Amino acid sequence: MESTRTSSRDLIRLENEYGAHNYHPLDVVVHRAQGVWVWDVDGNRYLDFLAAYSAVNQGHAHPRIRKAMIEQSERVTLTSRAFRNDQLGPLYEQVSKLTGYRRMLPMNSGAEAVETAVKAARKWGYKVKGVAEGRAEILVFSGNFHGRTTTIVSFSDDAQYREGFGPFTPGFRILPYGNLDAARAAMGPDVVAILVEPIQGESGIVVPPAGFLKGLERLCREHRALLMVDEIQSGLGRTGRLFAFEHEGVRPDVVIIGKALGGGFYPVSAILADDEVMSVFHPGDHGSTFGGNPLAAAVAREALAVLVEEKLAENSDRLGAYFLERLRAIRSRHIREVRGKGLWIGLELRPEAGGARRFCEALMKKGLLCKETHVNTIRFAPPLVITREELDWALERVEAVFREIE
Ligand code: IF1
Repeated sequence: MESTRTSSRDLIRLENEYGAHNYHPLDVVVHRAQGVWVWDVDGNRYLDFLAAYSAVNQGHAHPRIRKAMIEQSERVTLTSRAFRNDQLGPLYEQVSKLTGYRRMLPMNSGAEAVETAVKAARKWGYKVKGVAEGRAEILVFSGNFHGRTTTIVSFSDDAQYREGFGPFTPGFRILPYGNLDAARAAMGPDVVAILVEPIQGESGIVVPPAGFLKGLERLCREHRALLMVDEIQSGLGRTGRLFAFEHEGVRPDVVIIGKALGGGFYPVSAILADDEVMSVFHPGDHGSTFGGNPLAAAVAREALAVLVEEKLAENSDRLGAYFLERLRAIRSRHIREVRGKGLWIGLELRPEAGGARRFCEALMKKGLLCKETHVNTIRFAPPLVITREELDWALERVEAVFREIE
């Protein structure tokens, strides 16, 4: 099959010719990947420093997850939820024991899980809190990224995500991220939930002031609202803990997970909650053809087992601290700030640096795949299976790029 492998130029042309132009990827055409490494169609090797936005925390093609996927695919892949399957119950139990949440509701993409949380909060608001029909309000934050459905872009404050896609879903209020006073002022009887990223990814690995999440939790308790944390990108080991909210010692009412839950093999997402919230869902209220299918469940079971047994959160914690320190030691007039938690680090350039894109392209030429976010931030987020030696290999290249781009 490989004997007439098409050149990357031709493959890029095909994408440009026949695909929707809703992305602007780096021009590396990946052909295969293993662990932290990917190879392009021309045989060049790169270290993956994006990890599919944390969807491959366990590394590419993890042998254990691949085995689980292949074995499950040889038995049964899809039943629909009209019938039961023998993988879903064990997944529920495993997730509950791992996280301490009583129940799980599985979906596929992250956006669907966020939609699920929004529906849960609204229904909880009407049925449990007693909010008048149609009045439920959910508080969100400036710079948020929770997905791209029409409802979710309704509460984005990024013009590009919204422009041309209205009319929008009402019932959301955007507050300044990190500002507890603004959140306190916005609380009221119709507020059913606060939806928040513990660290904002798309916004540029923005770490809020210490105590922010804790303060939001307190406000939610005082005003009887749900604290809903989007851990789709920040969760499952990325920041050095299973969940990023653990850094603040809070216990959210709803936890939204996705990405690495599928181990890089399969889209799997979910919300986690206890009975008070989850019991608002009755048969027929919500669901998805693929949510909780046996292939997804088998993959997620193994993806979580790998995360725990290989101590990937611990590795992220340890190597992340080391990496942050080494990055902060780089002397360059272009660097404005280096910030992050665990192996999730944003390097923000000064506005005069000419944008992060050219740095990402220079890094790519040296064998390091990174992606800019917004204009001026380079994000570093390798698979959590990375070793110290591999990280040093990457650091040499980052240092070289900042030496060369003076
Ligand atoms: C793309 C961004 C990252 C997320 C959080 C929900 C979702 C995401 C915190 C939705 C998705 C993605 C989507 C991906 C790029 C990526 C991204 F730049 F767009 F914002 F990672 F920073 N909550 N994040 O980060 O999950 O429905 O995509 O499964 O290409 O849009 P999804």
